Amino acid sequence: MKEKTFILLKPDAVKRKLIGKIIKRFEDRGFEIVEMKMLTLSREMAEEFYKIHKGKEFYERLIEFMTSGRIVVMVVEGENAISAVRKMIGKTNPAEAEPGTIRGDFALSTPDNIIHASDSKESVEREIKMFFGD
Ligand code: FUP
Repeated sequence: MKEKTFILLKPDAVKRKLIGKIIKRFEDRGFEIVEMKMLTLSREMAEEFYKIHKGKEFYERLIEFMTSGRIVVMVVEGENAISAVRKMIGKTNPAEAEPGTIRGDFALSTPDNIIHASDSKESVEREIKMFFGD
């Protein structure tokens, strides 16, 4: 089933000049990029984006990190995009992410784990709306 998902390249991906390499993986896989832009998150947007983590011990560091530089947001489309992209990015903790996944190949720690991708239909809808409107 063809569907859309939302991907965010975090400030470490931009600072380390990995944007091209990461986007290439999605294109090589067969996904089509249908929306894309670069921006810097305000504190308000970062807090809204990660509101489910508010109060957790890592929350403040996460917000600081997410607002520390430019990010790239995009919408990609393809067969089973949501679960296929989640598999490509790898586990949240890069120390446990398999080699061959994006986090497993480019990251070692949190919160600087390179990339975010939506994990459900509901989060796709919410996250696309936040960055690209209706
Ligand atoms: P994911 O969907 O894989 O990005 O994972 P989560 O929504 O659970 O976590 C969101 C972000 O919070 C992670 F990408 C990095 C940060 N985080 C930490 O810094 N420490 C943790 O223990 C868990 C998450």
